[in-house]
Amino acid sequence: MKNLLIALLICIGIAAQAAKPVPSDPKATAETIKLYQKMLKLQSKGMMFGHQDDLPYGTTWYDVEGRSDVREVCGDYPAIFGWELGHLELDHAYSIDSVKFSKISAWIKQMDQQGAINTISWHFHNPLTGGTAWDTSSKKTVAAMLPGGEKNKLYNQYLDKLATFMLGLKDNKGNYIPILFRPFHEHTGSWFWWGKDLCTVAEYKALWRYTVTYLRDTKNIHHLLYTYSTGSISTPEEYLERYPGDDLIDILAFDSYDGAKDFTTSLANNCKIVSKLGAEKGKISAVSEVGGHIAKNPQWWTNVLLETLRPYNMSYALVWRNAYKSTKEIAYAPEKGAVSAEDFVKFYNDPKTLFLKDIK
Ligand code: BMA
Repeated sequence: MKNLLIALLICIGIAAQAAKPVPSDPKATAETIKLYQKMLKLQSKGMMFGHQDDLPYGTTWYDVEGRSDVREVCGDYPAIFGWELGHLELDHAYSIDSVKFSKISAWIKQMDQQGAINTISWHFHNPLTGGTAWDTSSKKTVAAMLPGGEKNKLYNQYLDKLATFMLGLKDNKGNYIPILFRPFHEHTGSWFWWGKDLCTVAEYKALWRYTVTYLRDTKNIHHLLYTYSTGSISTPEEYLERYPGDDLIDILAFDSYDGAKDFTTSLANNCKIVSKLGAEKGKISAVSEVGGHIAKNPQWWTNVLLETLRPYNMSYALVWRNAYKSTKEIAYAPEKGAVSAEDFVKFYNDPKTLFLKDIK
């Protein structure tokens, strides 16, 4: 009887283990599976805070060892670190945002060791025209990158460079560091060459499938969690129109910036749609980019962002970069002494938000 009971308990244990959600890549590394399950679990506890290029620069400083605007304001690092690989495809030493790729790798390793999570975006050049990610002059780019297309070989070369970078991301034990990889984002708009008016639904989906298959099966990369990230949308149908498939995607996300009058209503609606779809699919949901005019609205962190996101189980919300000496872009993260700094501390202290110390 006792043996039977033990056997039963073991079976239940195995079944529970098997029922745990896993990433889309059947060969995902143990660390990647662990991160995926950790993020799903954390999602019901709170919302992680992320910041793009937190360590490389702030609006007035550039590459100062140990500096982080977020930590200088609240005493803790973000839980999620965003990085950008634009210009890696051109063999440049520095990214589109003037950060050395070798330093990006080093920072990813450093923050991974401290328990943080890293996400990567890629505003890469238009392989057909040779223009930037914002070059929307041709509707033929995506088709040209696919097998049989005139730029397929060039795209493979871009992916080879990306693969080399990803395969260089190993921790001290020699294990690959899991990365949330977020290419072809904001495709529901038409400001990037992969945007809605620049390629068909089938071409966009094929680009995703080709890219994941190439990285996963040809390059044998199994430490990526693929993030599908639309712009702001209004309906689940709109969100899913170009969704490449459950077998390719791990994180359902969207980007949305505070600009329009109905921002909070639209942000809430996006969270509602994306978190519901995420829950149905057993996948992670996130706000992959967000930002507001924190200088004009010093209570933005609590009144706008926190209170709007509070009812939803979003894994994280990442604010964009504090561009160094920019005349065009505002700072999206808090800065020491800025008018929104005090409010950010309230945001930080709220039990809903999770920073590095909360997720270790
Ligand atoms: C955009 C802007 C650009 C930047 C790009 C890639 O939103 O911040 O200045 O080069 O992201 O990070």
